[in-house]
Amino acid sequence: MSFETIAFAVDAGVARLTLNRPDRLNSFTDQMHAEIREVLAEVNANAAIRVLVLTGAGRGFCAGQDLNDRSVSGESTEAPDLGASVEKNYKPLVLALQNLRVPTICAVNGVAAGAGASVALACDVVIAGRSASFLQAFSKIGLIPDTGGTWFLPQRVGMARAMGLALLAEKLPAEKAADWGLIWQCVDDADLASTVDALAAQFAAAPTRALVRTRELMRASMSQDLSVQLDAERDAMRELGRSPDYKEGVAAFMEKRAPRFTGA
Ligand code: T3D
Repeated sequence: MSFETIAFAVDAGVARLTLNRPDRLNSFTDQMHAEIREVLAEVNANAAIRVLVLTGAGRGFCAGQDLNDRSVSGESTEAPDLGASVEKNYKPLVLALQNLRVPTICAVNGVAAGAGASVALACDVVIAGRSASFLQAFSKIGLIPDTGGTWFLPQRVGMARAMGLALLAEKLPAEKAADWGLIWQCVDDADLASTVDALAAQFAAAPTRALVRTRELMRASMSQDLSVQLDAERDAMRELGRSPDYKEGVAAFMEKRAPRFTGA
């Protein structure tokens, strides 16, 4: 697979997708969306992949939509149809990340703005370098936080903070984002790569199905009452109790050794 706007590599069960337009702070173009779709399809198809790491090249993570690229949503002489852009590119991207067959880690190496911030939040675990920041840039250009922003923000940080972030469009430093519960962790910039590598290796050796079912159940809990949630947990436990990884996990515990999970 060869790409112009992203880089993609797989090693030891870890797939790495790097947004690679550093001179434009890795902002999204129609082509970049198409290349990401190809990669996410490969992640779903390749059973050897056990975790996806998403990051950006250069000093930024992603500055959202490339405001120069209107190829998806109308000629430059007419008002673009941003709804068409969302429908074609951003909605499928968020849903693909949320429904990926493997857990996802976002390594936020710099500013994450607009849809770039939302895409980071669509990943299961978000780890940011201390110099990184999250910017709901939308209100500055007359838009709303899309790509799931209006869904992720209030759920993670509560309505007051979500509203402030969206309406004021001020940069939220990574450390505060972690304190507020927007992301999992903020680490020193020099430690970002090693921290993410260690977690990716951990996930690559983990019982993948259990991690993904956990993600699904956590998300479902946002819209279900306890009784329905308990039924969903029962069904997942029934499924996982029959999985080879559960058998291996219990055997490893009994034999006082490290488990060798296959993801099955
Ligand atoms: O299709 C649709 O439109 C629907 C979907 C929309 C979703 C969205 O994401 S809308 C929001 C779009 N994003 C933004 O509004 C953010 C715009 N960027 C910024 O506000 C700032 O660049 C940052 C706060 C992210 C970073 O600031 P700073 O000072 O660190 O960097 P910079 O100098 O502004 O940017 C560096 C270069 O990247 C610069 O180019 P230059 O001057 O060196 O030639 C800048 O123009 C370019 N760049 C940054 N963001 C974008 C961009 N070019 C195109 N599109 C961008 N979004």
